[in-house]
Amino acid sequence: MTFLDHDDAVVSCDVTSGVMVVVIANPPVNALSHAVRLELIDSFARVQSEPGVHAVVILCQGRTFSAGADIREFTAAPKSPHLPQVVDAIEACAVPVIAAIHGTALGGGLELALGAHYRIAERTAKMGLPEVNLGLLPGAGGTQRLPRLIGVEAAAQVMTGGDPVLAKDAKELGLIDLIVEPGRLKQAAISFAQDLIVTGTSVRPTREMTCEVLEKTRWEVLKSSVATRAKGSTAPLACLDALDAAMHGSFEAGLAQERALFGQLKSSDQHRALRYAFLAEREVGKVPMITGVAPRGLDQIGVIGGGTMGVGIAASALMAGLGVRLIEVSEDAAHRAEVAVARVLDGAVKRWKLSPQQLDEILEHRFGSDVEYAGLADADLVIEAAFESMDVKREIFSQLDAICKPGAILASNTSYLDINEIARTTNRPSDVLGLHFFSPAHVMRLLEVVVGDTTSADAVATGFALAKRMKKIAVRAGVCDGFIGNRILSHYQKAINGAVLHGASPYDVDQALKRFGLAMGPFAVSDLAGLDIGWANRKRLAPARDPAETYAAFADVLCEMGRFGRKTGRGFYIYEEGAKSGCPDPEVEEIVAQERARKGRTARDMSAQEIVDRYMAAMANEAARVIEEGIALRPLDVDVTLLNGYGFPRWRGGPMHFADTVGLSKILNDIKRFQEEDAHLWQPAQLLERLVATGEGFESLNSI
Ligand code: T1G
Repeated sequence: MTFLDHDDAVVSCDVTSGVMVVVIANPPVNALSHAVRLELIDSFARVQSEPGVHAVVILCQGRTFSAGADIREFTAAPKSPHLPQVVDAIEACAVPVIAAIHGTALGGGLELALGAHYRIAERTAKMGLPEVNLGLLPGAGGTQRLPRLIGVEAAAQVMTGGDPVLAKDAKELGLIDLIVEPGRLKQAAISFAQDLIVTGTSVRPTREMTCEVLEKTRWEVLKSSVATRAKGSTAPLACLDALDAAMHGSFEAGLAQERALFGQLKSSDQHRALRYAFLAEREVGKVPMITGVAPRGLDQIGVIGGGTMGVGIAASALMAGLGVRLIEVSEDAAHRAEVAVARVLDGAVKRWKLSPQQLDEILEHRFGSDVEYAGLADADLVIEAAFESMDVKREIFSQLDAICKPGAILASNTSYLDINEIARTTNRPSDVLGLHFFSPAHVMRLLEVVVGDTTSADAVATGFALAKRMKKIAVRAGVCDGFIGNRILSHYQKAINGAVLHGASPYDVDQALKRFGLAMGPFAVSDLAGLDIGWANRKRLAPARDPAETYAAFADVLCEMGRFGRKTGRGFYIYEEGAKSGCPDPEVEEIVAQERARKGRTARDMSAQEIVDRYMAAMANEAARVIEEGIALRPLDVDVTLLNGYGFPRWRGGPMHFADTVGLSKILNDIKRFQEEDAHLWQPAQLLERLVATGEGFESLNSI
């Protein structure tokens, strides 16, 4: 018997041999929309009235159990029935309810399962409460039910870390009762239900379980570790407040505390920023040029160059299931690259991202290195990751053009060189594009897909398809020096160098920006990357430098002294043997003072706020130029780039979202304030002036 089967039903119910099977069908991820919540309440109301129903199974259709509340509903006023009511109705059911999990049960999806009395999952399933990634905390009873099932410390880890738990770990924690092989979930759930009926096993409401009270010292240790990891985001700390209520009060009081905390977070800037970032990362792949365009086949790829980038790219492609042939200049170099790739893959095995069997399969059948290009004749796509020199790239691309099959895509991993010039060295300019990975390429999610004047739509679509295979986020970029991210970086670096010339030390700048939310200050990042890289770039650009530019040369002075950063033990900071971070160096302060004197500058105190204002104004201003020139399609493309490639604090949403939050008129006023001391550096972008004049924000440009 099936009911609720009206045309656009998102929940169906079937009763067979005493078990009602409730199936949620709301593609693509069974989000718990208003319609789903309504029909779930109806289904469970029916259980009470339907004779012969002695147990209930909840399943989801499609690729995954519910991924939680419908994020797209968050901007509208919440509509009853609210998710906590649905979960309570499930838990209050008079007969046992079994949640049958496959794919990823996340957020409200897992909370729905926590309302059930029993939970079973496929071996490959994952489950978690990632609400902190949206600046929220679980708001449908998860903060009260989870610790009752798995203990406070484990619950804190799940809630504040935001990472999903594998089914085998969930079983060990007591979060689920049974693991089944993929493909047998529905049958297993029904027989689990029938066993409960036969054995007369009754309901098991989680709310009736007791929550442990953590010993004070362990609670303090837990709180300080969460606060350290939170780095300025508020939701993880709110999770602890809810857990505190779970330990020291009734279930109902705990629910009330959870609801209060959820309401506070839901109206916070951090939630707005994190929700925006989540949706922007899914919108960024919607590029008009490739809408409806089929990507070319991708099975075998070539990588030219076995340096850090080439190794990371090769490892990432291998983990994505592709075949890889890596080309180096000598047998020795090829062997070293093979060893390096194997080491990266070993790390993936240690982190459970790859099984030992998969590693063996890769090394035996899908990966090889060579010194001859001939082995690339059948490659579908080749990524050049060689030395950043146009002469070297021209030579490589003309060889690839001669060797690779028609239709093979030839990509460069260059960070800033002209893709159009590289394309012109081949007879297949429409097959040439940039695929700019970020180091380490097997870790960083960002991939700038750089589209040349002659790049074909299906070549671009293939670049996006490669990113998806590699679980990366592709952003379409136009051709200019530095594309999106590095172009904006080089501009804000000038702004903070200017701050140093005016009196801030490099250490003041790093400290102020770390407090703003960056994981590392820009001068520490330069030391990590190697000061010689920026130095080479500045020398490359020197001939074209505008004489009106106030050029801060203190980084060049350090390079001339051989101080290239961590790799030489000294850069802006001094790095003692084995030290995790560097120490400020009075000698650097002296070098900066000499540079100020050469530029006729008198140092003045500069507040942390002014440092942040300069950093953000420069970033927003150059980003506005990048958008008006079409290098980035939308402001959200800039935000996704800076969030996923440059460590911009995610809970601020990205520079464009942040600029909208503080107001573009503030940004423009700051630029005009700084213009008085350096008119060349601080010239307002026309787009910024136009938006301020019309009272609009960058957000107004995000729909294309
Ligand atoms: N609501 C609405 N749409 C969602 C969604 C959600 N929760 N999750 C994904 N989508 C859309 C997404 O926008 C995209 O749409 C499509 O599904 C495929 O997503 C009360 C308040 C599940 C691991 O944080 O982590 O519950 O672009 O490209 O890579 O306590 O989506 O195709 O139009 O990411 O296979 C908590 C968020 C919500 C989970 C699948 N839940 N989602 O990854 O596909 S808050 C989450 C994900 C909550 C309660 C609280 C991933 C995924 P489009 P995708 P994927």
